[in-house]
Amino acid sequence: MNILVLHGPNLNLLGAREPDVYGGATLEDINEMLAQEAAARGVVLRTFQSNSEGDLVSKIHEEAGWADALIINPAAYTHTSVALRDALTAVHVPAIEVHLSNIYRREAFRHHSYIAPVAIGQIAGFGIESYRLALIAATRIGAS
Ligand code: DHK
Repeated sequence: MNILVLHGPNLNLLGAREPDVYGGATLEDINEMLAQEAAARGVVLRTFQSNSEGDLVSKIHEEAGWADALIINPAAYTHTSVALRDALTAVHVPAIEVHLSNIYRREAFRHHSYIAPVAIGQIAGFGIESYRLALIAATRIGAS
């Protein structure tokens, strides 16, 4: 199974960025944890981070033929991006939306996700564990 993990804007700053909200793990820590989890499950993983909406859209297009499932933390684009939502709809690759923080306990503008209606499901609020749970969920898509 091939899984593409997409990290949206400002997630390259994890570790230093609002650690009280996002935790102390860096993006490298998250990718390393995912790589270990993937290897243990025989899953092939690719990860990509961008601060640009267009680059994330293009990556979804490029990897649609390769990826069996997508894990995406759209970060701020969660709440703004019709383009990312349309890209996910266009490629028909099952997607899991991930957030480190519980977006529903935060500002009202974070309560709406453009991505959730086109995702299989959403995992939010468990810090780095959100990603681990998403990887497990991705490997189970189609199993139930
Ligand atoms: C990350 C961000 O950068 C925010 O813009 C989202 C998300 C929440 C997270 O919790 O991973 O609102």
